[in-house]
Amino acid sequence: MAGRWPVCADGGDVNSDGRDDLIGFGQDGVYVALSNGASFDAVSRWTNDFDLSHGWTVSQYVRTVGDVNADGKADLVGFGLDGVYIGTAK
Ligand SMILES: [Ca+2]
Ligand SMILES: [Ca+2]
Repeated sequence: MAGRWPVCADGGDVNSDGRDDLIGFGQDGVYVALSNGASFDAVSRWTNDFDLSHGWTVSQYVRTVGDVNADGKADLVGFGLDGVYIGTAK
């Protein structure tokens, strides 16, 4: 993996296949490892939002995962200084 290892991680089903995937909030983006039922596929970076370059530091801002639009796919939720930011899974 080219980027630094995620600094906090969460679980959620980002592709609505019924299996929880691993989501890591790294210093340079959000990384996802899809579950295939037996193990996890290779980690890939899904977005560079919610990273350090956008001001998201672990010590100050909580980032988590939840399905905010009820489409069955886990979305990214970040609690920023001026509001709550959402990144919906495609
Ligand atoms: Ca999944
Ligand atoms: Ca969703």
